[in-house]
Amino acid sequence: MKKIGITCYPTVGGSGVIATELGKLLAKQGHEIHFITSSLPFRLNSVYSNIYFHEVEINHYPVFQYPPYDLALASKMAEVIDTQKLDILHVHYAMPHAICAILARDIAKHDVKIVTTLHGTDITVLGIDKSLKKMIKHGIENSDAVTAVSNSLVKQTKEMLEIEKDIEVVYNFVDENEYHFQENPVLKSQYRIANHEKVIVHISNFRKVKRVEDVIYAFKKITNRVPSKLLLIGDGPEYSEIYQLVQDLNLHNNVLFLGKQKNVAEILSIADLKLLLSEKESFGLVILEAMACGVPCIGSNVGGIPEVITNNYNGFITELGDIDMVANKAIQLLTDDKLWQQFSEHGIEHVKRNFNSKKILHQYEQLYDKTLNDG
Ligand code: GMT
Repeated sequence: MKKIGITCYPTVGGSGVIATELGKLLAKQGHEIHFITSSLPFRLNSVYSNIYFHEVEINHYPVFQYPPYDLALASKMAEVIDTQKLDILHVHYAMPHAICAILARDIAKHDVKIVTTLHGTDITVLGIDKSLKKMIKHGIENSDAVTAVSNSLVKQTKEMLEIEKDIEVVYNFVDENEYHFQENPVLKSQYRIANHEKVIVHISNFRKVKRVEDVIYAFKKITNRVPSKLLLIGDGPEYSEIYQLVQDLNLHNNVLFLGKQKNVAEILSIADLKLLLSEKESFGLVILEAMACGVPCIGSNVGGIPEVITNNYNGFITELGDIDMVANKAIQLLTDDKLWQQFSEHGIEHVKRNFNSKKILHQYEQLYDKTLNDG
């Protein structure tokens, strides 16, 4: 059994979910897990005797204009490597977590291997600030092993950073105990949705790249043909723009803003369709969560989305920004019960076969073994 440190952004977000769920799965296998994060990961909601939490505290010294979070993290990592004798430090994101881990490895006396998982945000950061290229490249090249959540992300990372290093694809997964169809006969009526109305869902952090406005425009076309309601789950920078758009399009009676929600599987279980029309998406964990609950998805032909949705089998892939295509496919699916049932069953099966937690856990454990054996 190994001692494994994990660093991620512990707040809401796919990478935080994956890092925390992986930690829990590894702990169940008997490994000793040490989360090194700025706050308790939000999915760490019960007591596990072999999961420890090391909080990174940032002091606001008057001499510094900015509190040095990354250095505080590196220092905490080095402390945990030495005191706990970590075998592996698994960090999520090259920037800044792999950089901090490399610094911590230099500082620590105990030998540790660094595994870095890329979730796409490093590439987004690079798109905004080219001056960080060498830093991100350094983080990846000096990790002992690197994984990415889709083939598309591997290709993009190698092209943009001009690196040769092996990057293994380890897909994201869902916690099957949480993400499955959960019968709740009253929830639909509690939201004042009529029985005959279809339910369409969008879940995101409302960043610009999620193109929530495309979801709204597509929904307008759908609801003109199929009586339906749109549930928007999540919150973020574009929230008020979207709220205004919904008012302007006179859709306020049909669009429900639910904000951040905890028991998403229960809401997904009343949904008939999930839309993710992002312009950047290295994987799209919310698609997997929806599929696991039997909800067919329509996603844009971007990044890792086509690796998660198999077009015309368990959902539809549409071209970025093609609102008509989204609406037509949605109407086709929502008005054909047989097709809907097939997609729903294919989706559940697809998640079980390709993205089940046992399979992905095994892939990570094998990678840890290989990294440690490579010396
Ligand atoms: O999408 C976001 O804004 C959040 C971000 C994160 O760090 O959680 O998501 C990224 O990682 C997820 C987990 O691997 C992926 O499912 C998302 O596709 C990816 N987001 C982007 O690539 C934009």
